[in-house]
Amino acid sequence: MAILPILVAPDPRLKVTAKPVERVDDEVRRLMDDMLETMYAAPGIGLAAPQLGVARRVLVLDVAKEGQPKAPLRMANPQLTWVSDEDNTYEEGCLSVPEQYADVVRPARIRVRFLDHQNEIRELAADGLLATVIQHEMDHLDGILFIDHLSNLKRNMILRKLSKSRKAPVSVAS
Ligand code: GNR
Ligand code: NI
Repeated sequence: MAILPILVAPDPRLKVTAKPVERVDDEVRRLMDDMLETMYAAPGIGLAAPQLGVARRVLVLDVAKEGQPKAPLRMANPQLTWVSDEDNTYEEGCLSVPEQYADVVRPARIRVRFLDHQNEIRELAADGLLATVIQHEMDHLDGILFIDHLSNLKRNMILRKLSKSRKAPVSVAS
């Protein structure tokens, strides 16, 4: 397994529509494992392949609380088969938009169909944080970041802060 570098906005590779995998073979399984290792190291609770510059419809997540056993999920070609009318608001963050957080509104409950790491079709019902993170990761597969759900004003404020924090030298006391 390997820890890979995570792309940061406004990298154009975060804006592409990722292609479905034909099947979950050894190569896709290795990608999923590298993604999990990279996600745990970050640390984060989800990661999508485009965040590593890989334009494939693959994502991983683990929303287990600290101190709980690991609960990794690996998904290829995920599709929402149902979303609730009811919405939920979560304060979201993103490893590709480091240290920036904002409220995002999404369906509160979903059903998602995907290929698991054995290339088996599975369907999962999710609510709460899990439903939010699945939708956040699925957005990445279509080149959408959580800041794209905000007003232009809020998105531009975050992008300006990001570019400042990237360029600013570390200040030290002299
Ligand atoms: O680590 C992450 N935390 C998080 C918190 C609230 C809503 C979504 C997320 S996903 C994020 C990791 C990430 O950027 N995945 O793409
Ligand atoms: Ni993200």
